[in-house]
Amino acid sequence: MTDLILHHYPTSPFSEKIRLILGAKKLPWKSVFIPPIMPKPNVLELTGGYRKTPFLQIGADMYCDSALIADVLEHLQPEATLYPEPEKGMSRILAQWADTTLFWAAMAWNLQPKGAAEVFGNAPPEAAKAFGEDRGKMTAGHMTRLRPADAASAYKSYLRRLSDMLDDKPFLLGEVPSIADFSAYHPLWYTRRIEAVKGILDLTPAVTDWMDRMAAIGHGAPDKFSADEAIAAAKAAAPASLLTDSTFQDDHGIPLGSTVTIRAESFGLEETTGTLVAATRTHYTLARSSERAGTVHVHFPRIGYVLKKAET
Ligand SMILES: N[C@@H](CCC(=O)N[C@@H](CS)C(=O)NCC(=O)O)C(=O)O
Repeated sequence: MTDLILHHYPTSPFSEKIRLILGAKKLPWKSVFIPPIMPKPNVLELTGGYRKTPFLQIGADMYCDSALIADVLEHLQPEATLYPEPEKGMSRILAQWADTTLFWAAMAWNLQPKGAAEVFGNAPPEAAKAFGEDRGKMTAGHMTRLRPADAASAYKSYLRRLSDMLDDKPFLLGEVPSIADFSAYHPLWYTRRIEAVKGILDLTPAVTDWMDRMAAIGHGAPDKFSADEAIAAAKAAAPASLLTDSTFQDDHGIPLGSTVTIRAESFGLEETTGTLVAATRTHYTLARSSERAGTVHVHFPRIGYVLKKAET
């Protein structure tokens, strides 16, 4: 099997979701650390514009968004499944809630002034400023962050609901972890890393016990890899998607072969431009080329992404 190369950084919650899935599925992987803020020239060399964290590279294929990455990992190693029956639909819907509503409530709580002061405590003041400006640009014009008090109210309620679900079972939907657990865990994992704000979790001990079970899954044993090695690996490979659905589903009136742009619906609207080579029920694939990376295919899930014909 071609190497799985995860582009991520240690403090990224969505990356923690994928690191744990790699651990749960006992898949070997290579770890490339990417910068948490722009500029990210090596990332853009591979994705053509998408700058969010994490993305998964397999040879000349780049899989963007943790929801799509989870599907790819499920395909590579179906055991233990992330989508157990009969709760398959439920697990995906719960995961989507956790990756959006729960995530943003948790992050507004986590990065309230005393949380941010701790996170950036050892960094020079310019680092905190640069981070704030970068994230400000990612949300500008289309998102409002909850204020800490409102975030506290929502986050406490969500934690109680998760706690209710864990009353009579070790994981959110049963005896084994599903995608819902991996998605609900990562925003709380970030909270738990910050002394100044982690006390909110103590109100729901069933949740912290479940977090201990999730943490025990571990990340497996990644090998360090450099961005240059990753770009060379892309150049040496030909695109070979692992996404098995290929039937064309045209919801936009855009034929395959068109030059298109794809961007996230919210938070980080950087576009990737390329030739549309697949648009299936679940995902889009763009082909693009650069001198250093050669021809790559960049894959996005349909949900949460905006497809447009490129302006010519
Ligand atoms: N829907 C995306 C969200 C990813 C996301 O928002 N990641 C955060 C870090 S955890 C991010 O990209 N922050 C800006 C950055 O890293 O450049 C996914 O599921 O992968």
